[in-house]
Amino acid sequence: MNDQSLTPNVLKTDVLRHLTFTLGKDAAHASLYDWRMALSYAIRDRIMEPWFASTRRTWDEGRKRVYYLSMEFLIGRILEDATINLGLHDMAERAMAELGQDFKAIVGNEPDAALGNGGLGRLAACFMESMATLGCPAYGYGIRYEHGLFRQRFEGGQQVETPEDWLTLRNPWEFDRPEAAYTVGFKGHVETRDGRDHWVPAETVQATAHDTPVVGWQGRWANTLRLWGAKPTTLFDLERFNRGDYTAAAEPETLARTLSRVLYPDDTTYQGKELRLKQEFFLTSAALQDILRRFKAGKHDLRALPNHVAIQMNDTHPAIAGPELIRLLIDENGLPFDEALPIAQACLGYTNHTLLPEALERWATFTFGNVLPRHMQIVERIDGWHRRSYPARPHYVGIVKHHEVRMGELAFIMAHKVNGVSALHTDLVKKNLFPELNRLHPGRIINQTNGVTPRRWLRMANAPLSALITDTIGEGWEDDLDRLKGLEAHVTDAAFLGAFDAAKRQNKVQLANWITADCGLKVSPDALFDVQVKRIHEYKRQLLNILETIARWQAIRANPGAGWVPRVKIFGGKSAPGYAVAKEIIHLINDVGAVINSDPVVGDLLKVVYPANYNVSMAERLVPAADLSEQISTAGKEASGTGNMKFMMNGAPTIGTLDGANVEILHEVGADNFFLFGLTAEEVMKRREDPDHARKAIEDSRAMKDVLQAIAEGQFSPDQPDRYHGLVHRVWHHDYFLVASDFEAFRAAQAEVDTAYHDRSRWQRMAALNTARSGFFSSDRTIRGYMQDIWGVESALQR
Ligand code: T68
Repeated sequence: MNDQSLTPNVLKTDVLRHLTFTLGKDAAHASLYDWRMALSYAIRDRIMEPWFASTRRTWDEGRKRVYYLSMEFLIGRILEDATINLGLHDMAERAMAELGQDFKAIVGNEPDAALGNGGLGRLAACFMESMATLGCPAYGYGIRYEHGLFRQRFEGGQQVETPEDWLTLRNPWEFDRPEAAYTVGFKGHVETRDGRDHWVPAETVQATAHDTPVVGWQGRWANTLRLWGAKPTTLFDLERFNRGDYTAAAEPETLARTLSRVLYPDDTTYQGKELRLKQEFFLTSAALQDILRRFKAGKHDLRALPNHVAIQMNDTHPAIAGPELIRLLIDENGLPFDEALPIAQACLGYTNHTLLPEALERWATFTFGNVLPRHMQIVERIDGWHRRSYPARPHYVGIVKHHEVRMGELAFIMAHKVNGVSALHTDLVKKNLFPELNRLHPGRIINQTNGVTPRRWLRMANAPLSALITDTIGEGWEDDLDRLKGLEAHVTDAAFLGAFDAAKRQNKVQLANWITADCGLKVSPDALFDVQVKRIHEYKRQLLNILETIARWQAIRANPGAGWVPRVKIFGGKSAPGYAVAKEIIHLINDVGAVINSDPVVGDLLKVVYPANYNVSMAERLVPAADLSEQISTAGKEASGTGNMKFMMNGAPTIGTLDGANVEILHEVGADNFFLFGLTAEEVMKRREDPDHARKAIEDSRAMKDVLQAIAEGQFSPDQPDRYHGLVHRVWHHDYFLVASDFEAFRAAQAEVDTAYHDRSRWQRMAALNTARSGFFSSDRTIRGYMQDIWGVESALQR
C-alpha cells in the first residue's frame, strides 16, 4: 500500500507542520530530538490508514483474532523500521536532507523500547511484525513498564546497573486510551451469594490502555500492541489527607505505580516475589476483560468464543489466563464450570521457552492463595477435574503439590496446544519436562521452530547486503525469504562473492569506527570478527569462549609468527543483577581484555571487545558485521536461540553445539558451512554421571591447565590475585555446564575456523551460503505455523 500521494515535498511539509504545531518549535531552533519527534509523527500519520482499514476489515468480516499475551516485548527502535515497512525510507532520507538534517542521526536519536530481557521478549516483537506482515488480525498485550531493562555500565570491569528511562522523553508512537480501562483486583476473600462464588478483592487498580500500531511490510496491514499502565482506582484519600496523614492518603497511588514501574530483570530464574505475581495477573486480567468486552460487542454467544478468539500464552508468565478466563465465565457470566473449562481450553495455547528447572514458575500456595484467593479455588478445581478425568501414573505431580502451584502444568492442562520453540527442544519437552502429560494428551505438544523478522534483521540492519540481494535475485525476498535460495546459483561466481565480501567489509568498517568511539579501542576490519552476544548465563558458556581466548593468547605469545588469523573477540550482554557467577564471568572477560589488548606481542592478532549495555540497537550494528556466530551452549539447555538465526541471515557461519535451533541451522546450511563441536544432549547427561568428569577433562588438556593456571595466578587480576579462585575451583569441581569437557573440541573447531578463513574464497562461499539457506528462519514461516496448527486463523490478505 504505497501511498502514491506522498512526495518528498509533502513529507517535508508534514514534518515542518508537526514541528510547528505538535511540538511548538521553530525550525531554526529545533534540536535533533525535535526533528526526530516531528518525523516520527509524520511517519506515524501514514500508519493510520492501514491501521484503521485493518481494524475495520476484521470487524466487517467477523474475523477471528489472535491475542498474544506476553510480559515482555523487546521492540527496540520503531522509526526506521516503520519507515522501511511503509516503503518511505528513501523519501524520508531525502526529505530530511533537504531540511538540512541527517536521517541516520535522527533515527539513532530514538531510545530503545527495552521492555524485555532477551530472546523471549524479542521473539514477541518479531512475531508482532510478522503477524502484521501476514495480515493476521492480532493484538499484543503487555505491560507499559516505566523502566525497561536496566542500563549496564562497567566500573573496574564489573557490571553496574542503572535504571532505564525510555519514557522520560515523549513517546511519539503510543496513543493513550484512558477510556479503555479495567479494574483489576488482588487479595481479599471469596463470598457465596445465591449459591454463586464472588471474589471481593481487598485492593484494586485500574489498567489503562496505551496503543502502539505495528505496521507490516509494505503497509498492507497493521495491528495493535496494547500495553497496560496501572492507575489508582481511588485517586486520593482526601479524608486522610485532610487529617494530615499524607503518606496514607497516597497509598492507592503507590500500589498502582509500583505495578507497572519496572520490568523484572531475571531472564531465566524465577524468584517467587509477590509483586511479580501481581504484575502477571494485572496483564492477564486486563487483557481478558478487554478480549471479552470486544467479543461481546459482536453480540456472540460466549460458547462461540473459540471461534473468534485465540489466546497465546508466551511462557507461563500469563498462565493465570486459564483460571482467570474460567472465573470471568462462571462468576461474571453465569456459565457452569463444566462448560467454561472446555471453552477456555479451546481458546488457549501455551508456548514453553525453557527446560531449566530454576526457570519454571512455581508459586507457594500461600502467596498464590493470598494474592488470588478465588483463583486458588479454581486452580484446585481444575487440578481435581484433571486427576479424575485422566488417571495418571504414580510419578505424576499435577498442578498443586507440596504447597506449590506449578504454572507449567497449569498452562499445559488449560491449553489445547502446547509448543516448543525448536525441534530438539520440543522433543525434550515431551520426554523430560511433561512426559506424563504428554502420554495423557498425545498430540497436544507440537513444535514451532522460532524465527526472526527479515525486515528488521536483514533489510533494515544490513543495507549493503540487502541491496546486493535485490540486485542479484530481484525484489520481493523480504516477505518471501525462501527466495534467498536463488543466491545459491551465484556462489561460484567470483564477482558475486567479491560483492558479498565487500558488503560485509563495509559493515565491519562501520563497526570498527563505532568500537573506537564507544570503547576507545582500535580494531582492524581485516581481522575475523568473532561475536558472542546474548544474556550472560552459565549455560550459554561465555566462560568457554573466554577460556579459549586465553588459550589463543598464550599460543600466540608462544609463537607470534605462526601465521595467525587476526581475531577480534566481541562480547555483549547483561547479567541478571543478582546472578553472582554471571557477574564474575563479566568481570573476567573485561580483565582478560585489559591484559590482551595492551599486550604488544599480540598486537592486532587478538583483541577482546566488550561494549557495555548490549541491546537491540547494538545487535543491529554487530550482527551484520560478524564473521563468526558463537552459539556454544551446553547441549540440551538453549531452547532455541534466535540470535543464531540473525547471524546466519547476515552471512556469518556458526560455531556451535547441537543445541536448540542450531540443529536445524546445521541441517539447512550443511555440515561444510557450520563449525560443529561438543557433546550432544544425550552425551551431556551421560557425562554428568561421572563425578570426576571435569578433573579428567582438565588433566587431558595441556591448554586447559595452562589457562586455569594463568587465571589462578592472577595474571588477569594482578591487583587481586585470588579474585578468580572461586571460579577456577568451580570449573574443577562443579562444572555442571561441561566447560572442561567441551574445551578441546571447541579449540579444535576454532582452529578449523582459522583454516577456513585463510582461504578467502572458501570463506566467502560459506558466508553466502549461510544467507542463501536462511529462508526457513523467517518469523513469517513460524507465524504461518501458529496460524495453522494452533490458532486456526486465516490471513486477511490475499497474495
Ligand atoms: C529464551 N528464553 C530461550 N527467557 O532461552 C531461547 N525467562 O533459547 C529462545 O530462543 C527464546 O526464549 C525464544 O523462544 C528467554 O528469553 C526470558 O527472557 C525470561 C524472562 C523472564 C522469566 C523467564
